[in-house]
Amino acid sequence: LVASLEQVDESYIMVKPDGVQRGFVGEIISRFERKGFKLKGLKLFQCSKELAEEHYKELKAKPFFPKLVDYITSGPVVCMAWEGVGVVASARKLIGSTDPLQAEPGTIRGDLAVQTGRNIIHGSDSPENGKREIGCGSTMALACQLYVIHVLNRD
Ligand code: RTP
Ligand code: MG
Repeated sequence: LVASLEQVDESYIMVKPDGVQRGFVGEIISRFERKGFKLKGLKLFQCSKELAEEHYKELKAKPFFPKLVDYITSGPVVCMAWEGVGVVASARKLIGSTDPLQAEPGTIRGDLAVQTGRNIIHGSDSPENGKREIGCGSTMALACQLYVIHVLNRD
């Protein structure tokens, strides 16, 4: 009964350009696989300015927004759809705090980064945003065909 009440979530995980450039794609995938989550879609992708602005539109008013868009478009990103019970909240724990210097050792940002503006990885911040970022409403997921791959991988 408890198991049937458990919600299977989806998280949009994106290795940012510094994570790709520094060679952490395999390490990041391994951490999610070892935890026990299921990879449903994956694509190496050059994100356009327009898509980066759309993806982070909730942060449009922040002073760091132009820098953030430059950062995300500075090289290819690896877009992924991960599925599992509690994957959104768990992924945020695996990733660690936004500021890598505040992130606990053992987390991805805590182990591998030092700057907020170069923090290696994105993870959806709620199950609703996970669905929004991976689903057919997501321009990013459509543009990089992650949505198609994700849906084809449904079992
Ligand atoms: P993300 O969305 O990328 O997973 O990161 P997050 O939830 O931990 O943090 P969020 O507040 O959503 O911010 C998105 C990204 O913007 C950059 N940022 N720079 N003060 C700053 O310079 C600053 N604050 C945020 C980071 O790359 C952050 O991950
Ligand atoms: Mg965020």
